[in-house]
Amino acid sequence: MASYVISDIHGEADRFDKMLETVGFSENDTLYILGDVVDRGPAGVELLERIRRTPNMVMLLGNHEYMCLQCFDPAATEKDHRRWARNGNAPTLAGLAALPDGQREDLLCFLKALPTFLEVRVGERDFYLVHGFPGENVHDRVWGRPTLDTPNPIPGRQLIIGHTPVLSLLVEEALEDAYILGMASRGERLTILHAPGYIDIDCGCGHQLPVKALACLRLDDGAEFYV
Ligand SMILES: [Mn+2]
Repeated sequence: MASYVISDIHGEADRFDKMLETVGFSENDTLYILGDVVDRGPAGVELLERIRRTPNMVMLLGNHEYMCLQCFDPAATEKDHRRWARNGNAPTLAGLAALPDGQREDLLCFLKALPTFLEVRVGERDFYLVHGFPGENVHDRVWGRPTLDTPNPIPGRQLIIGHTPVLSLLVEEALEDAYILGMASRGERLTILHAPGYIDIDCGCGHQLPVKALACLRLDDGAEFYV
């Protein structure tokens, strides 16, 4: 009966399956998924369908699902469509188009109903889970990003986030390529970042990045898993 957290799968169903296998995920466990299941990688819609039908997988809204909902809203603007397209929506659009109409509607309803943060207690510890960062409204919670030293705004709860690739917190953008090369040459991969105010578990899954990983944190004991 363990609780696991992952985030930012971005259509990489192979890594997702390998992670479930790695942790030995069973129907007695709970998996919290901090959003951004879709876009970039090929199998986001297929993953959403599986998550939707699995009662012990609990998903939060990410900014990519938020962009998807905006674009399926009749009030969507050209700007909304352009932004989602810039963010790798092609496999998601194709996946949604391949669904029967009713099933697509059900999936969009599922996304609309997703929470944007969750407070959970595991053992003696309280956690606050959110895709981007705690904020006043949905937009801020799915798009927000901390800096490395941003304090925890939720007193008494361990804050766990996705969305901001750990690489971007570790190194300035101009130095990223050299940093990645160095890591790759040492056979290293990105790992979960334990900042003073939060834990960031987005290790770059879905990006074109030789040192990326899908990370998973077990809340019961802090064990970390990577595939
Ligand atoms: Mn995101």
